[in-house]
Amino acid sequence: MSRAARSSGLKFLRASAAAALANNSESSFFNHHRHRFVQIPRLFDDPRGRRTMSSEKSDGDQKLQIEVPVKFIAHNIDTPPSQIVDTSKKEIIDMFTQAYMMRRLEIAADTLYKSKFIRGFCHLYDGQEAVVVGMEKALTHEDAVVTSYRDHCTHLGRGGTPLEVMAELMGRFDGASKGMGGSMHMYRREAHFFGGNGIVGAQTPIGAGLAFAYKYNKQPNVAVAMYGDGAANQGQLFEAMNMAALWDLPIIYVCENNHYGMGTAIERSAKSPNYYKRGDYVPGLKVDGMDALAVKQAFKFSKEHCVSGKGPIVLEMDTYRYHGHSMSDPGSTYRTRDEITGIRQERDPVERLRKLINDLGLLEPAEVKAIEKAQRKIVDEAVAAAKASPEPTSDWLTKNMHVDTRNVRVRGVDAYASHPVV
Ligand SMILES: Cc1ncc(C[n+]2csc(CCOP(=O)(O)OP(=O)(O)O)c2C)c(N)n1
Ligand SMILES: [Mg+2]
Repeated sequence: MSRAARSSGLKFLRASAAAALANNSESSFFNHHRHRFVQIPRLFDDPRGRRTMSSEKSDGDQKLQIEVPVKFIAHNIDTPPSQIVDTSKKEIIDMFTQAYMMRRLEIAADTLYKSKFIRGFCHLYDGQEAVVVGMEKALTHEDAVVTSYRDHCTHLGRGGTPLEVMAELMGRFDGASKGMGGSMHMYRREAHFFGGNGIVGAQTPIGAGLAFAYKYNKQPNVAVAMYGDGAANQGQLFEAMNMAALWDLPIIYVCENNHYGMGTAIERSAKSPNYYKRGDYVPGLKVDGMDALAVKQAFKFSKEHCVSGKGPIVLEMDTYRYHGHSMSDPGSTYRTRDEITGIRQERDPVERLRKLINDLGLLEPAEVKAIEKAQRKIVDEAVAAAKASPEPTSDWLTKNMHVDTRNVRVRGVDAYASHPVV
């Protein structure tokens, strides 16, 4: 790198893993969970000095470019997104902070469930945090999101508070749905988050409807419908995708492939577990869903694709859930402990962000510890406030169940009007 470039603060940070690229194959999960996240030295320190990039932002943030190690695999896409992701010091720290908080919140939910503060259904998201964290770095809250029952962290990603999640889990009035929905029913209308859905796959046609509204209103936004690998076998997904493709709807279908639907491994439930190809005529991308930066890049690419009028796209997020399917599943009868431990050691999304911060020297270790402490405090306070929150009163039981249709005319007729019999 030239002296001039160096003096103007140009920095190119390249965190790459040639080994991971070599290991990557489209079918094998275990090939790339072995990958090592190798940092190649900062180029201004690198005697080869091949590339220059970027500069200090006016707000003092440090612009960075990071090469993500696992290759995007494309289906029906001529030019897949670049492996080199534009980011910044602030963004990486922010992603780590959010992912760490999500992890703590899910661990707290596990404890509260076991001590019976939380009852009923409860599906935890730990292991999958990078999907939501990376996604939100490429979207705005004007874009719509709809997901499955595994929705606690999606709510946080949409700007919801830990108290809204915790109180909802405990059936308290400060919850996202006033304590009347529970774990599967987070909802945040003001951030265009259309919820948690308990019926497997139900969110996929809802997503098409949301995308239809954007297209109809000529709004330059995108709808995101997230579903699991199990849900990927649902008929309604194909019906919705067909319509979305016919009408070029701006929708990103996100298959969160955590490799199991309840206790069934993908190889046993899907003839083709290449979910990014399952849209057939719909373009698709396979993404390392444990790498928040890769996720952000894929969403940025997809949003541009959809908003430019090219229609839907499928993103397969290769990810993993650490907990069982729900709290009634210990999660250890259909997979080995070694498998879970291996993923934690090699691919954990929170640890990868921490490692990035450490390797690039973005923060001192004590500063990272301070972030963790602050996030733990936020979660602890949310738990205490949720416990102190009242249960909804009985007059809320029927609220939001029925719309008062008096004086609403359907096809010119008021359903409540009496008509003479002729
Ligand atoms: C229509 C329907 N069928 C079955 C169920 C029961 N069920 C709940 S979750 C689930 C597995 C879904 O797995 P996946 O789509 O991979 O999502 P994950 O739980 O892994 O996030 C099943 C069969 C349901 N809720 N709805
Ligand atoms: Mg699954």
